Amino acid sequence: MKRWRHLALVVVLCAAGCSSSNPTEPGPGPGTGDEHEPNDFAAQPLGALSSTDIVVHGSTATGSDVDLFSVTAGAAVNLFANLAWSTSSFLELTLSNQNGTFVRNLGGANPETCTLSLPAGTYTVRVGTLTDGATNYTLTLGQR
Ligand SMILES: [Ca+2]
Repeated sequence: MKRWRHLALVVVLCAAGCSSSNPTEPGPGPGTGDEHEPNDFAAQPLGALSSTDIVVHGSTATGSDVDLFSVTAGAAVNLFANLAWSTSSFLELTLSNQNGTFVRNLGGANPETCTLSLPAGTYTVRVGTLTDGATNYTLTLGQR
């Protein structure tokens, strides 16, 4: 159900004038794949955490680009997050819970890695950049 609400929001945003070249494309769905714009306001759903890591290849296009992803933990979990990139840019990784409360905010090191003991729920992972330039990154999410 939640997924459809996200999709409805994306459709509404696109109808309101977002600049995606293919606004009706619903995205690649759960699992391993590519980051899919628009994801600056509505998180791209990556599905449920499992024993297989979710690996996303994405890019921060400019200093104002933000990439949001959501993952679901069906039970209490040790959530592992890793953000790696290959340039001298300064990327940041933020995790928040479904209430919008920051759980963790990382910045500086490359790769940025954390493992957090969290209750069941849906978590939003935000990838941002403090460098005004395109940077490719790899985001890995899993349970440990
Ligand atoms: Ca984005």
